[in-house]
Parts: sequence; structure tokens; C-alpha cells
Amino acid sequence: MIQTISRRVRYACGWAALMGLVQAASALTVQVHLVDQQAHPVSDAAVYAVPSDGKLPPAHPGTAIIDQIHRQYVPLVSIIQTGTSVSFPNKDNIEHDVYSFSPPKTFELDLYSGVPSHPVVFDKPGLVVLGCNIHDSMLAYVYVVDSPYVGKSDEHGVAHIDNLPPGNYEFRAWHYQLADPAKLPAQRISIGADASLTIELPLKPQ
Ligand SMILES: [Cu+2]
Repeated sequence: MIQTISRRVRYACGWAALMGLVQAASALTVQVHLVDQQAHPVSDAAVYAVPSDGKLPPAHPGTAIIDQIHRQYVPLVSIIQTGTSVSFPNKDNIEHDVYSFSPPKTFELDLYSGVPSHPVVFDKPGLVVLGCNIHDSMLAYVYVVDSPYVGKSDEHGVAHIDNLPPGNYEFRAWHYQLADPAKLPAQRISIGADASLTIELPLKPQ
């Protein structure tokens, strides 16, 4: 009897490991190139993919960090999945007062130094703009989306979105200098292998 159970357990474990391998083998990466109207690379663009059938995997929201260094938020732009807990360590030797009036997350971390005891959970999708009540020049953007498939463009204007199962997707991008933020540039693609695509961001004239 004991032998039978242990064989069944072994069988189950082997099957789970095999499924894990199959999943790992079919997870794709899409490289997204973000460019402006003049085809110049755009850094700090938030990019995300949504399956065309609207079916997202079960959410496992994680954690993120937005530092305060030399009276600046680092990073300037974050893209996170709805439900992510964000901590706001103050690495300066002066106090900051982090706040947002944005409807998806209105909050204030009263004047503090060091690391606040609780992270802030961003529980609704949308754009959250952060300020500091002491230093008007401190500004950061948190773009919250329901999809786990997110990325942000680097200094070469390239974002990587990983762990995508094969299928049809709509890729959307947001940037804080978009001319019309209500209209996010989008691309629909069908992927069966690693792929790359380009999204043009109509930015405000500088
Ligand atoms: Cu401050």
C-alpha cells in the first residue's frame, strides 16, 4: 500500500516537472522598440501586452521599489501589475513626504526618513503621479496595468517583455510625454516564437 502511494506521488511529481519544462520551453520574449515621430529611440516608455482573448493568467503581484536619491525618485517611471506592493526607501539624509492625488491610488507617506514600515499596494489600474510635499521638483510616474506582461524601454528605446505564452496579443505603450495620453499607441501581433516589433509614440513637441 505504502509503495503504491509513493509510486503515485513520484508519478505526480514527474508530471509536474515535465509540465514545468513544457511551459518554460514555450515562454516567449518580445523585444519592443519605442520610437518617436522622427524615429529616435524613446527611453522610459512603459509597455505591456494583453492577450487578444482577454484571458490573463492568475495574478501573482510582486513587489517593487521606488527610491529617493539626491531629491529625485529613482526610477522616474515604473510599470507594475495591479496589486503590486511598492516600498519607498528614503536614501537621502533629509526627510521626504511622498504623496499622490491620482484616482487609482491616493495616499501620503507623512514626512519620514529611512524605510517606511509598510509598502503601498497599488490596487487599481491606471496612471499614478507621485510628488513630494517638500520638494516640488520631485516627480515619478507609476503605470499600473492588470497584465503581468510588462516592460520598460532602456536608453536605447528597447523594452523586453518575457514569459509570454504563444498567442495573439495587443501591445500598448505609454510615455509621460505622449501628445494624447488617452490614445495609447498599440500593435496587434500573433507570436509563436521570440519576436520584435516597433511602436511609434506620438510625443508632444519639446
Ligand atoms: Cu522630498
